[in-house]
Amino acid sequence: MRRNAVVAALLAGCFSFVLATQASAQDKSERPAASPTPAQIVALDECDPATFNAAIGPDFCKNVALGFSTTFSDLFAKAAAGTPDPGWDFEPDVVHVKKGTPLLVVDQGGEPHTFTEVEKFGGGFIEPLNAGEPTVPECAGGFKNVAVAKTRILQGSQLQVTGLSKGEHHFECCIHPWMRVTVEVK
Ligand SMILES: [Cu+2]
Repeated sequence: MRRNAVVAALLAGCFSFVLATQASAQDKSERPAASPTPAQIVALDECDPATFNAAIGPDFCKNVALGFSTTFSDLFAKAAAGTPDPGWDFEPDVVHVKKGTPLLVVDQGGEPHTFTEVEKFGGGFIEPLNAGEPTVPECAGGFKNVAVAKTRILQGSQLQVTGLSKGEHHFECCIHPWMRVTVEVK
């Protein structure tokens, strides 16, 4: 009898602990967002390490190529033909966020990219990759331009963008200018 009472008390204790834990977990999810969860954007590419590193330098491309990679010369040939390689891509292409939500851009490709806000989409700073489109002013100067260098994302790293105003924003890669994202801030 007494033992049952002890067991019941222990069980009741556990139960209320579980309830309390659940309540605090719920609190967290319903609390007004002091620091909202960032909206994730991924940068992808399929650079071929052998040809990219031969052309640019060792360790430039660190892609885990599983038979789907694009050679350095093919990337330029496809861009020049106006059919840029779809393996070089930001995902998703369109992002809807509430004002105050940061963007978190992660480079899961094999080489560096930039995530640069532009007034209007257009060419980047490597003219042969632009398919005839002029370089947009925000990309001009390449990495010699500090404003561009600050938007660089190295392979395996991430960049956070905060403080976006309400309205439509355009971001592109200043190296591979067909990598584009439209962000709608409400
Ligand atoms: Cu890029």
